[in-house]
Amino acid sequence: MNENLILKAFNVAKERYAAIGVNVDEVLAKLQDVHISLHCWQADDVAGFESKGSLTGGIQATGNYPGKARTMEELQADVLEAASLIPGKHRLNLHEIYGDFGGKFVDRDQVEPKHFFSWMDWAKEHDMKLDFNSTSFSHPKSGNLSLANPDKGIRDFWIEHTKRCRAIAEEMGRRQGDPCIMNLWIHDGSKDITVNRMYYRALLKDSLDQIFAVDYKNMRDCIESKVFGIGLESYTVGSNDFYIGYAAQKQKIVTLDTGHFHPTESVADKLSSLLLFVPEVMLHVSRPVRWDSDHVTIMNDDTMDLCKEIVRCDALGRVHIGLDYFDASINRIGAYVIGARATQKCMVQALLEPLATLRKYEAEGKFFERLALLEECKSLPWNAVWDMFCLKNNVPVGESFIADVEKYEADVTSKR
Ligand code: RNT
Ligand code: ZN
Repeated sequence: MNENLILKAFNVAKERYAAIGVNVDEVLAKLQDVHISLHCWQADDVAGFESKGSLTGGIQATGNYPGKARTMEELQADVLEAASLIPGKHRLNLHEIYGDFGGKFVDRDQVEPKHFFSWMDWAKEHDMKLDFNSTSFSHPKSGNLSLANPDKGIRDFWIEHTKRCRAIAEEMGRRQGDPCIMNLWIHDGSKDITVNRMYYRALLKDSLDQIFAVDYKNMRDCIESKVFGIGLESYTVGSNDFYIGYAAQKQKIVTLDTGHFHPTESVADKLSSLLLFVPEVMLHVSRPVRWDSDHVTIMNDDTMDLCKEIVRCDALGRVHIGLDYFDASINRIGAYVIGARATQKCMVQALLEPLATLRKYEAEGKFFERLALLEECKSLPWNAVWDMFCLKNNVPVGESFIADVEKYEADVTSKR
């Protein structure tokens, strides 16, 4: 890409934005500070390194594109390749089943920080901070109920697992000098009409109380709801209401997965309510197509609205942004790059909004003016600012990353 052309376009954009009161250099600095948590599970269709069993728990990766990561080394290489094509510094979000188990079977109630020491060393070497997730799915004891299971043995097993995961997250956070955000999502639910709905929820509440009994300094808990899972369509124990109530009462972080709500519900609109009652929000930015299908995130209205709301709520410091999708039908490294860059493209447009003027119009009841300016913003040269951001961060500008992904495929993933 011709550097001069990018600079020229950027300077024109800078003037256009200055005319509406937006300082583009400040926007670039803010964007630099947005660190996306890349989900390790896009690289291998949520398989992990624990066993060769299939994916369960109401989630499904569809497609069989060749070249998925089969080992920790392959996954690390893929993540680094993806990160080299995404501008800025980003985090890596690990699930428990991605531990370094040294070829042995380590059951979920036996997992320890030592199983993640090599990840921590690797992350440090690559200046990448880690986030973490407990894993309730793809295990013989998963069934339909884990933390909400009336069988004490099974429930205790998952309580122990989740406690241990918090200890691992604490160690990650301590070593990296930055809180490790640990997400708790469980698949618990049932396929058909359920008559003891409150009972399972009471069990889950009690499990969470036990799990969160220890206070940690270097990790933070977030809890993720869902509307339904495949095969568990009629009832989800950890519903939105359940976790919002719990998080508000116990001051936990709420995770909003953009695929976990009714199709016409605006996830963006939830931020300004939640942030009045819970300390922080974690996002799983995804793309549901008709259901929680976990398609690759793109620059669409949903993602755009979400980013705009973060900025409009002045909440960049209180919202953690992670990705959560797993498309097994296309090049998986490309999937990371598309989703992360799309999220950043939405964020740059959010940051470029002439908010002071828009707010003034609103306060004065000038609603035609507000709508007109919002519409005009859509066609301002935000892409020149985005290109400049890529250039400054030494990553491919525009579509030129396609060739890089293809080259990595030819040299590496196609040989797997
Ligand atoms: C599932 C949840 C959850 C998972 C990951 C793998 O519906 O979105 O976040 O995608 O834990
Ligand atoms: Zn999610």
